[in-house]
Amino acid sequence: VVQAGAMKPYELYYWPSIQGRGELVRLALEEAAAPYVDVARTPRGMSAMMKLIAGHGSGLAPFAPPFLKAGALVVAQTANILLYLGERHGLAPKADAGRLGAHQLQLTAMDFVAEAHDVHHPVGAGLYFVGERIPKFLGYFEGVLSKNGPFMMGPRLTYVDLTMFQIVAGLDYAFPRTMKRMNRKIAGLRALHDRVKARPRVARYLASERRLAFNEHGIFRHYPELDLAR
Ligand SMILES: N[C@@H](CCC(=O)N[C@@H](CS)C(=O)NCC(=O)O)C(=O)O
Repeated sequence: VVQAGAMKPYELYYWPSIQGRGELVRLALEEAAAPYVDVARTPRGMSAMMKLIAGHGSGLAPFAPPFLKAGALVVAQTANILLYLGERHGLAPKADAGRLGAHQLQLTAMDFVAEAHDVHHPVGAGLYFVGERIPKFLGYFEGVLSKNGPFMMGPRLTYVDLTMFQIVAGLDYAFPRTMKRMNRKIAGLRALHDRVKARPRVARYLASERRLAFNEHGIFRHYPELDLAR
């Protein structure tokens, strides 16, 4: 546990006028009596936040607030921030089973928060996903890859690359016209997808009966009417 008086204040970055997901981090910081600055609520704080999101030069710039700066470290994703703070401030069990158990509950709580958020945006969700969210997320991942390459986390394959393969493959299946249009903007992800697909173990798996075909019951479903027009 870090002594409150002895440390440089954390910097919390979150939208200044809502509780939102940032509140889950504020609650942990407050309970830990950890000194912190709520940066976006200070003068010029918003532009500092937007600069970190734009992430010039960083292969791990946050996709979205909240994120926490602790010295040189920038940690994003609410559950990830809490994993970090929990460990440092005695707000989580120490042994693997409990530590990962708390993280598991937190990730589930974050899924639930996302669903609560979706209640406000039920109209035109398909169009919004194709027109705004696919370009924003893939653009973000493409940026990470171009900075960190050849793999998402640098020189070696990690599970993140396997997930990127599946996301590109799934989007190709579900939104072929959108993905065709995105092709030039995601050249790096496309190449990563192809390299992962060609890895001997992955290729063998994909060719086997162990690999289920995409279908209309999974995450990625092909509904042509939700895809961009031809
Ligand atoms: N899974 C992320 C979600 C982050 C997120 O969606 N943040 C919102 C505010 S609560 C945001 O600003 N999103 C911008 C965007 O998704 O484009 C987390 O738990 O931190």
